[in-house]
Amino acid sequence: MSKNKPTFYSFLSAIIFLFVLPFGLEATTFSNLDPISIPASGTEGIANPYPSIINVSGMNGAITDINVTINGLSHTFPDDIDILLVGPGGQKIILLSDAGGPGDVVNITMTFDDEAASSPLNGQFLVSGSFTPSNYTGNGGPIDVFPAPAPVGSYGSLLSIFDGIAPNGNWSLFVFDDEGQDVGRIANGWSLEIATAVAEPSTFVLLGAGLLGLAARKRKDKR
Ligand SMILES: [Ca+2]
Ligand SMILES: [Ca+2]
Ligand SMILES: [Ca+2]
Ligand SMILES: [Ca+2]
Repeated sequence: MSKNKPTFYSFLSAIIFLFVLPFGLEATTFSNLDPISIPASGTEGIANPYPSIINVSGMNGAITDINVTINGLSHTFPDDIDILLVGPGGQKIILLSDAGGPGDVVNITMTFDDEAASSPLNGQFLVSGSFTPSNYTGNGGPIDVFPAPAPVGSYGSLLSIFDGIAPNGNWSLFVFDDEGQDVGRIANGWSLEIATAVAEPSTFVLLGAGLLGLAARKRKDKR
């Protein structure tokens, strides 16, 4: 009996290997580094560009996780900023709205990630780091309005709204400054970190063959 063990374990490891393979993860970061002015002109209104677009192409499988980074955000009253992300399938979520306070922020980098440990604070300074998407209530009330061509609400609150969709296509970032006086910019654009799971049917065939081989081996051992 003991001399069969290595064979059994080698079958087992082959099966584990085959289980890992078919769900290979791809993770790729796409960026649009062009600056975004907040707002486009004056002190209130849509940003320029509106939207800022990232075209995602060449990815396989469906999204399992997506994180978004805003690179180099400055604003003299960050509470003015509302940011909406729209995916290629039309899913839409508010990444950041009416957060922070009156304190200036200079060149911070914020990553939005459902799995982050904290949300950006309201009424206090915004800082660099990873945060959950967060939508606070501003002076204009609980409903944030993004002018066309942004889609009308309602808007989601978690990036997991994109899970399960194909990532290829245009992703649009609509930035809006909802109050007069103060202005800002995103100096280095934004990035999308996209992970997908790729199922490979041919590997399932190999897995089936491995299982049949194991069953045959076990029958042989019993004799
Ligand atoms: Ca995440
Ligand atoms: Ca809001
Ligand atoms: Ca708002
Ligand atoms: Ca403003």
